[in-house]
Amino acid sequence: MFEPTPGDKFTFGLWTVGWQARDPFGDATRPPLDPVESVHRLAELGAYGVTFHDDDLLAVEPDRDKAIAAFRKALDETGLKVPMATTNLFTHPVFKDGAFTSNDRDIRRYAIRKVMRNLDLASELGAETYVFWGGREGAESDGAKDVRVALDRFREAIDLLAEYVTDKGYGIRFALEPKPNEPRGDILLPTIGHALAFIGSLEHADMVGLNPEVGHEQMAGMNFVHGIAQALWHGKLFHIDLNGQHGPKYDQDLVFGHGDLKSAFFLVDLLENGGYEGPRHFDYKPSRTEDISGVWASAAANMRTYLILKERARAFRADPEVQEALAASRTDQLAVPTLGPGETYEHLAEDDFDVEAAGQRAYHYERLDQLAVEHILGAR
Ligand code: GLT
Ligand code: MN
Ligand code: MN
Repeated sequence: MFEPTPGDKFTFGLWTVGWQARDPFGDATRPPLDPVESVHRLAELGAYGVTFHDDDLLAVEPDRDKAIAAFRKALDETGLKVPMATTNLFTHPVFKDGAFTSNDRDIRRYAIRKVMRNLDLASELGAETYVFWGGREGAESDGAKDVRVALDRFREAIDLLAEYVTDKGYGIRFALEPKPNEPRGDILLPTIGHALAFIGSLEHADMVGLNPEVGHEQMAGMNFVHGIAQALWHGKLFHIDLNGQHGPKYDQDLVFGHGDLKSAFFLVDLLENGGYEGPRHFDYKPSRTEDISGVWASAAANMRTYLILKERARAFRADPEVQEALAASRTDQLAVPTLGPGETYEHLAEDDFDVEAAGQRAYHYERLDQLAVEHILGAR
């Protein structure tokens, strides 16, 4: 039980297990990890696929062609898939003021070229989703950029790249990843809501959706489960980054479930029952305290925790007492349209509604919440 298989569609970024644990105050605590080793180890652990930034492939082999050949060979040997890829537009000093929204036009042109080059590879490897995390698209000072103009440039880049993908016939969709801050003081498209509104302004809006990350929304004090529900409601949950976070502080990138566990439970419940069919992608950082054995233990922990929560969510939904509590909370009534068939707003005027009595009716959510906690704790 709780043994992951490729059918669970668990995927990992090469940059997650490969993170050398360099932070703003300290040097790397782990040596570089060969992507070939990551592919083999993740396959052994039961993962479905890996994802990568263009630069991740060069971790131990600086020759791009040789690095790609070795990566392909490992994929062939293990059967691991590459459902998503992305571009590193944040590490090199050239991107210190942004990539698509740098004030320097030559840098913006270079950034778009860098994406196009990796889109070619992503397509060859069979990727269906291409992620855009604009970590350097932002500012530390409100005088540094006219945000309206920066959004014009951001839109120009995404529109142009969508045209590139369409012209080339790549079956790839884009997924924007919001984050409120870090590394920039303030990042453009800081939350799911901002990004959804931006997508509505794009020329190829249909091929652009979201890749929300648990910790990024929680850094902004947002409810991730609500954000994912709204993304699903708009048909825009193209991909997801699962990890853990303890509220608004620096981006912790903890193992999935190792932050807000109750939120993780309701998230799994929503993903499993809400029609999301994409990969369950982990974007976490194995703690700086761990050696390589701890890296693989933490990778396995992400998948095991997801599967345990999936089982807990199933038990919660199947529990007759939970079903009774849901009914007592009148959750089913929300699905009934507010106007009946053939009614108009004029019918509302006729209602003889006892507002005082309705104000006294309770919803019994405390009981429901306790049942959820007991299921999470394995007490039911
Ligand atoms: C970086 C970031 C992540 C993004 C990755 C995709 S890179 O590690 O912290 O949240 O998903 O570019
Ligand atoms: Mn992420
Ligand atoms: Mn993060």
